[in-house]
Amino acid sequence: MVDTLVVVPTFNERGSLASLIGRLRQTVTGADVLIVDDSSPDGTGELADSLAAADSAITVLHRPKKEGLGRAYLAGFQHALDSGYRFIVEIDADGSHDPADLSAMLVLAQDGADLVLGSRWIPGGAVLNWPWPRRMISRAGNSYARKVLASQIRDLTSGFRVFRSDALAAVDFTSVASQGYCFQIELAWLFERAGLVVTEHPITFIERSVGRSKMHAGIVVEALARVTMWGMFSRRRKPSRRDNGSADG
Ligand SMILES: Nc1nc2c(ncn2[C@@H]2O[C@H](COP(=O)(O)OP(=O)(O)O)[C@@H](O)[C@H]2O)c(=O)[nH]1
Ligand SMILES: [Mg+2]
Repeated sequence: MVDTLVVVPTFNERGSLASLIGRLRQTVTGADVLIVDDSSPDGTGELADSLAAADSAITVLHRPKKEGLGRAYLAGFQHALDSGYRFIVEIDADGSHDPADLSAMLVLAQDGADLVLGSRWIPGGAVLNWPWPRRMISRAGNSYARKVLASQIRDLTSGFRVFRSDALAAVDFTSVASQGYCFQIELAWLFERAGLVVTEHPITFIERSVGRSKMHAGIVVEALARVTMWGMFSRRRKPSRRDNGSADG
């Protein structure tokens, strides 16, 4: 019985998807794959269908319109839980995350971590080929969120993750409202506050060489606004919340 589902969100990833799926299927042989495509105008959905037709481990979830990374992942998680998978993986379609890192990350989840984060900002982690403004946004954004949310996690925005399904089902993940990449912060912080075990594993993130990033100013503004609001709200309501030491950041 296959117990792992790798969820791959796509929007206009026609140039990258086949190569990522090929690497994934070679390195993580015992996992199924769910591609969640938001009706990409470049034909990524059709390409995903042809990959699925050739490989019974691959399924495609077509969504009618682009609603952001968060919404795509929530739909993928629901599918994974409904289908009974024990582990759920998040990975980008553009090749920035190396599927070869997954075996170590899955072992950490099998050994009891509720959430394993592929982390760029811990010793051993790295980012290659990012221009300095992008590096600065990630570093400053992570430091700000960490401080404001009193989080122990070093890479709150990482999009390379393994979840234990029972932990995901135990937190109310459907309450996660962020649409863009802030979704990653909100979900990790939800795990941390619930006292679940969050472990960071060092990864090297390599910026895409094909296609374009979907990052835009609105995504940064959403994250800044939400993190600031959560920080103010949680500080007023639960002043000693951070003393449970749930994450090993
Ligand atoms: N389904 C879906 N996938 C998305 C959306 N926005 C981004 N993605 C996917 O999320 C992953 C990360 O996006 P990317 O643009 O590479 O972000 P970056 O690495 O932070 O620059 C890629 O696989 C994208 O195709 C969206 O609105 N819907
Ligand atoms: Mg990318």
